[in-house]
Amino acid sequence: MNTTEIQEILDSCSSPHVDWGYTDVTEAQSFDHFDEWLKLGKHGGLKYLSDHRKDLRDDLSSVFPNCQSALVFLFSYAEQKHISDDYVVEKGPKLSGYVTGFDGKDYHFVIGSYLEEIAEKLSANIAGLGTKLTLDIHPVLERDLAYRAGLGWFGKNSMLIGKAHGSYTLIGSILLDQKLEIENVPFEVDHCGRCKACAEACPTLAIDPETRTIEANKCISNYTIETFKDVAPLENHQNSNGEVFGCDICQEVCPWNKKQCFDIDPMKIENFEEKNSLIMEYFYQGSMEDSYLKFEKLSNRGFKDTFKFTPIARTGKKGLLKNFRSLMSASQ
Ligand code: B12
Repeated sequence: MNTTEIQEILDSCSSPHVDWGYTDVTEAQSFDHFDEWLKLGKHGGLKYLSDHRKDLRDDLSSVFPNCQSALVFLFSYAEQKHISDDYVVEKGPKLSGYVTGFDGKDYHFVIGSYLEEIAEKLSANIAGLGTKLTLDIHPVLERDLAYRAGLGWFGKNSMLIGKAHGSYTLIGSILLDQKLEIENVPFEVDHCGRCKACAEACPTLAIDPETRTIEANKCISNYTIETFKDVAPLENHQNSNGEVFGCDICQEVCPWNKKQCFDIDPMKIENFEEKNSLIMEYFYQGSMEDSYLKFEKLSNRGFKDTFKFTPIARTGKKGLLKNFRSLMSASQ
């Protein structure tokens, strides 16, 4: 199946991906880079990166035997991110852009179902095709995979950045057990140049622009999404802009993500407030303290039931309150 035929199948699907690419290079290009990063302990508490699953990231065939190629998709939340930022109350809580990027829903469900639809149509059109979806969960270096599919370069903040879509994108892929009649495109070259805006803006100095990696234990995103226990506040977290769930600071300053790069039209995102009503109610209606009190009033079960389909569910009530406290104690 060639590019035109694949494009026809994609056009018949409901997926809103902004770009896609193909690669038959199953081997990660930056595994050594990743390994070196682990050896230096830069992954901090993210043990799932360094345990028995580490070596599986070297080649796609480790997660999908007989993998021959992959189709890689970029899903953008750039517009929603820019709209969402306008609702942030001054000195109030701030959220990472992907939270409101997919109608307030957990992107794993949303993107996962688009990928499933595409995979089903591919299988219906290509005899004997086997597929496997990857989206965060499997031990795959997904930025590397997107790089191999020609969708961007590794920024100094380690984000996969594309010229047309910046880095407010999520990567979802379909691994295939056959090759398609599509030429590999050349890998994208670096377009960061001398810019180090991301590393300079990071309030916790988590970014090493030389190796284009981050130190996970210093990263606000890691602290606010992946660290659930009531640990001591992240050093310099108070210098943030009130990030209580995830962090986009290193992306906000990136020239490739500036508003003018995108054709922002709030009307294009229909019913933004309605779709994100929970986020509006709990995060965008008052001060940090107001928001904190709203969450404190919820029982653990109440929190789970209310936020179960949203990205916020990840931290649980306890983890989220820890993030608020970390910022509130710092501002006193
Ligand atoms: C663990 C993880 C995290 C950790 C660690 C992040 C990190 N930078 O390592 C934490 C919790 C901090 C995190 C945060 C975020 N994450 Co995250 N995360 C992951 C996960 C599960 C694994 C990443 C990983 O393996 N890290 C290890 C490092 C060493 O690898 P890497 O980040 O891929 O970096 C590569 C480049 O640095 C490259 N490289 C650098 N220089 C050079 C030079 C050359 C020549 C070459 C070849 C390669 C190269 O080599 C590295 C290894 O491949 C992936 C999903 C996946 N399965 O891949 C999502 C993923 C990377 N995260 C994603 C997102 C959206 C985020 C956040 C923006 C969320 C938020 N708003 O809070 C932040 C961004 C923070 C940041 N600046 O990275 C997206 C990134 C999409 C994109 N456009 O890049 C991914 C791909 C999820 C997805 N399916 O879309 N994340």
